[in-house]
Amino acid sequence: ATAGKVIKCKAAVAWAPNQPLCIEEIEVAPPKAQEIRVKIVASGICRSDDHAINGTLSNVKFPVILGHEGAGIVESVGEGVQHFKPGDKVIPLWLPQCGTCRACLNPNNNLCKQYGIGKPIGVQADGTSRFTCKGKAIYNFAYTSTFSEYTVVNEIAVAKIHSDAPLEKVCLIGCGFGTGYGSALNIAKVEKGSTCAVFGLGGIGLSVVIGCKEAGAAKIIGVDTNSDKFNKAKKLGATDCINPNDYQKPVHEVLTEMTDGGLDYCFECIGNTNVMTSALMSTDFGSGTLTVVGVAPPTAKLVFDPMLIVTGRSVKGGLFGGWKSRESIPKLVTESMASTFELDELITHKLPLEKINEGFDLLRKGKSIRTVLLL
Ligand code: CND
Ligand code: ZN
Repeated sequence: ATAGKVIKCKAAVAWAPNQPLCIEEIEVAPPKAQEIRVKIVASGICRSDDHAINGTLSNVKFPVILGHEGAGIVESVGEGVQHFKPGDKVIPLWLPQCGTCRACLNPNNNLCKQYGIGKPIGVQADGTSRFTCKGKAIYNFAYTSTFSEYTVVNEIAVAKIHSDAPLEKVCLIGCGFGTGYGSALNIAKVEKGSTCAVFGLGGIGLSVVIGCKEAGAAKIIGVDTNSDKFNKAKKLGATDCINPNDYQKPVHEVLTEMTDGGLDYCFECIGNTNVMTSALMSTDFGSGTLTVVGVAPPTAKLVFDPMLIVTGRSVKGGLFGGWKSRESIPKLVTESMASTFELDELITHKLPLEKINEGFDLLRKGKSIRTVLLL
């Protein structure tokens, strides 16, 4: 009954950087050609949303509706959309998969050329927004804007998932879980029997831990300055946890001693360039790999002694765990339903959309892993 009409609904609007989000009534226009309007049912809060608020992510236009880790149900589809229909369960994708560009055709590249870099920011493919509030156009974030009861996404940025999928859990696959788990399996390609260290035990880092365990790592060391994160990390597969503040010597020396000369795989899941360097120094001299997952501020520079890599170490990174989004996310959802991995453990809080600022406070104070907003 709503197809083709403007929908009035609630959304959390960020009117300007560094301010609390405001719950507003907004208007969501019907989807245009190749677009899909989705009723969002659940959305996690990821540190990248906070980065968007505080300027660490620089390519964000305000006013904006944030949120990129959601799941929902198709409400209506625009002209020419073939593979989706109202009622389908979906995960909106902040990293699209058009399926035809050079990256999509390359098995080792998941950064679809339709991804934001160099494109107009915060709007649909035709350059306009589907959101308005108080007569003003509101930008989208990461093409997903899941902090809204309804959002409009391009069909190349939506994964159709299992019709029985529990949306309030599988939403995490849309960013945190998918990113961390894939960083271990697809980017680092952790091997059975290897040693791993994960720096930063938030939603991303803990999902890396789950991936390392899945890959059969012999040792998984969690590193965090907040020791409150250790219980959960151990529950999910960390064999040891260390707090750098508990030691006099630099953490790379501690880790090198713990692993007979350095780790096979280190992951930086914070976005701190000093930690990236010490994670690199913690890897094995001749063959260790650092995988950078955390997003650092726009002016940050990673500077290190090139001897660190001349000897054989590598530095890698990747977005969204290296997954080719549209084809991989439905498979991960189905796997999660067979309890291959414990998504539940990542969810520490559930809140209504109205309490979104409380959810951000929990994240900033280090009290939550993932807060899932129920819309
Ligand atoms: P969250 O804030 O939940 O976790 C970060 C963790 O790091 C916390 O447990 C902190 O206590 C810990 N920490 C902070 N400083 C230090 C330090 N100096 N040494 C050790 N531990 C520290 O964040 P999240 O897990 O949601 O996200 C982590 C990063 O990943 C963040 O930068 C986010 O923007 C980025 C990210 C990347 C991608 C991708 O595709 N590459 C996707 N989503 C998010
Ligand atoms: Zn994210």
